[in-house]
Order: sequence, then structure tokens, then C-alpha cells
Amino acid sequence: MDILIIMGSKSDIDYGREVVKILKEFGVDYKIEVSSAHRTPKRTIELVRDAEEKGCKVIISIAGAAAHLGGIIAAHTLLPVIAIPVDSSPLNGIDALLSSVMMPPGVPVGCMAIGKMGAKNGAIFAIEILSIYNESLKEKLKNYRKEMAEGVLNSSKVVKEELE
Ligand code: RP5
Repeated sequence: MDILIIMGSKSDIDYGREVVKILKEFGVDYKIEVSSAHRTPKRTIELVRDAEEKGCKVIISIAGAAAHLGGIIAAHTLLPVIAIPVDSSPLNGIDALLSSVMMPPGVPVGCMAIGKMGAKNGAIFAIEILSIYNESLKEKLKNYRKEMAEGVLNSSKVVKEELE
């Protein structure tokens, strides 16, 4: 397993789906679990330790509200931890964003944007980390960027045809 994804609740599933979609596109080996930092703290730590033993290289944490999941995971591993703040609370994810991004110095959590944008970027960022030692993934990332650029050029043509 290269990537472990832990989400704080089953209700975070739509964000997990976004992450997994991209990991599958790139053929990355992952495992996904629901485990809460406050409701199942021991299990969360066990999952992190088990992932380390199984050769996991990056952990993605998906959580909303006062999202301490990323911080708790980071406290128990030296693996890079990417947090995706979920907009599941009345504060629309601002709480999750701040509690993930404002980690005190020494135990960093790499925090993405709130919601599905962050979920997509979290997956891509994890792949970028893996690609440091994986040429085939690096090639796939190059193609991904190329396709994005082609998409912009195509949309520019469409807009010109309609508006010029
Ligand atoms: C967090 O609180 C979860 O990550 C979720 O985003 C939010 C709500 O959880 P549930 O009450 O739906 O289980 O722990």
C-alpha cells in the first residue's frame, strides 16, 4: 500500500470518492478506512502504525468540524500527512481548514483547500510525492498537466466561436 486514506466519518465519503477516483486514474495502490480521532483514537493510531509497517508512503486525512484527525495522525508518524478539510459543519469547513493548517511548529500537516477541490488536490499532491522516486508516475503527471492545458486551449476555441 502506497497511500492510506483515513476519513473521520462515513459522512465524508463523497470526498473520499474524489480522492480515490484520481488515485485509480494513476494506478496508485491505496487503502481506505473510516476512523475518528476522538471516537476511535486508539484504532486511528493502530491504522497509522500498521500502514507504516506495510510500506505506506503518504497518509491522507479527510475530516470536518474541529478536524484534529490530521494532527493526531501526524503526531504518530514521520510520513507526510495531507489533510482535506471537509465542509460538514455549520462553519462550512473554515473550522476544519484552520485546525488542520494551523498546526503548531514541529508536527506539520499539509493542508489542502476545503471540500472537493482539496480532495482532488490532495490526491494529486500525494501522487507528486510518490513520483519523486517513481518515473512512471512522473510521466503520468506530465500527461495529466498536458491534458489540462489542452482542455484550456479547446475551451478558448469554443468561447471564441461563440463570442467573437
Ligand atoms: C468529523 O465530523 C467527520 O470527519 C465529519 O466530517 C464530521 C461529522 O461527522 P458525523 O457526525 O457525520 O459522523 O468527525
